Amino acid sequence: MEEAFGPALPQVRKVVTEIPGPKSRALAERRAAAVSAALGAAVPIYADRAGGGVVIDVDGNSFIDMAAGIAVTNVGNCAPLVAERVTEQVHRLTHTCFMVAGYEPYIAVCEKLNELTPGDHEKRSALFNSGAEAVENAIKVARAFTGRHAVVVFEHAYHGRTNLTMGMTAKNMPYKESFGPFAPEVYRVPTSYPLRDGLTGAEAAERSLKRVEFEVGAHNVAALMIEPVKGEGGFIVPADGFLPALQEWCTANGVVFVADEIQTGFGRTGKWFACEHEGVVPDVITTAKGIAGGFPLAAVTGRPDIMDAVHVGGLGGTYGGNPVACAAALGAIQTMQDEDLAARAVRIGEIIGQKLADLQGKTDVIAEVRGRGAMMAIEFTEPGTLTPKTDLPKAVAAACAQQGVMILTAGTYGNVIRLLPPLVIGDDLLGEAMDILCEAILAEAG
Ligand code: PLZ
Repeated sequence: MEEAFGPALPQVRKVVTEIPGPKSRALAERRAAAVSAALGAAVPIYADRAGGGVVIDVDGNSFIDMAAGIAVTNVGNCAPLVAERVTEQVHRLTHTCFMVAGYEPYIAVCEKLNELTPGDHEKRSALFNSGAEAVENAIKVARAFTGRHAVVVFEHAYHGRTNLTMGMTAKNMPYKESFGPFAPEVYRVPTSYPLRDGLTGAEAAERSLKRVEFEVGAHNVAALMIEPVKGEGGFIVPADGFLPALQEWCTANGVVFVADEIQTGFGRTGKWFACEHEGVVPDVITTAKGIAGGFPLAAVTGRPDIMDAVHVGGLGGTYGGNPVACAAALGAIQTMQDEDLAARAVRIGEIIGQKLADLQGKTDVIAEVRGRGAMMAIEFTEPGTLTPKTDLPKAVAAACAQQGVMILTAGTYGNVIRLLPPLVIGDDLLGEAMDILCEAILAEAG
């Protein structure tokens, strides 16, 4: 049989061995002897090839991909334009360090970001390697611009695993446990979580901002950072009006409003960026993940007065905005535009929503189905209560993996299943994955 790659891979679910198969088990043994045990794994298989809506493991099992590498391969693995631009670039120029000698693809990515991120105003961007690094740099910029120190973040937030971003992340296990002390001047306030607080957006914003005013002092705050839909925290969509109220308060108080769109960006929620659902225009926005179709690239984009407030040489890094990663980003962004993948995300959300609406009638452990576009989640609680059902999502994900469907969990309480398929997945494959997921939920819910 001729080997196929990328989107040419057969778009089918196929389980041909036990899961994990013999080759994956052999790799697990090598891993145990070579790789730090501190790294977890959502599924016990080892990937060999992927494209479209499938990931094929080393044993030849073909999984339906409902993870997209945690919202990264929105354009699919090995997307043709990404592969093409990367291949061309890798033969032309692989590295100079942008601070040693510049190159065009870096500037082209910044131009694209300035154009595509919310707001018609002039913007400037800087490129980095990872989401956490972008978050760190957004805070550096906001502090330099305001001359203030305090950073406001929210309950259920996830911003990364470096020291500052661990401190900004809400959940202890596994992210923070035993890794302190954390950076000072990070203040956490309640968020809007309609299922659990029953507040309107305006009420939730008032609660959060009063806390900031009394406990921090608005004039001490450099930046307020929020994910417009909380990602790792459980795909929590704030009540209408919450984000606009935060933004207004920031503007009134000279605080830099930073949207962390690292997980929500690049078509995932049905728009280029999730802030657009509420017409919110952030002062600064952090992006990564979906930006480059699987290559390590991240960015900070914002108003020129803010982005240019840092002294020359104040931002940088050896690899940030690597030419090959930039070429990948240009290929990925072109693909999202050509194929209108944001519209595709809306359709994916409809298919998922329909399947889950049917499921909700058949079990009493689902407290809420929520999300935007192709960023959907199910929160599980004990029937008739808000007590998190923490054991269920992991069991369901494991059952799905056995049947060739890759599913991720999430949530501060671990009681959420989240769905993040590549935006190029076909309707039939998506429907099949959802049927298997729904059956697994019914079986595990008992
Ligand atoms: N901000 C909103 O979602 C990364 C984390 C996976 P990096 N989320 C996936 C894990 O367990 O490490 C993320 C995010 C938001 C920041 C980040 C951090 O991005 O590229 O992982 O550093």
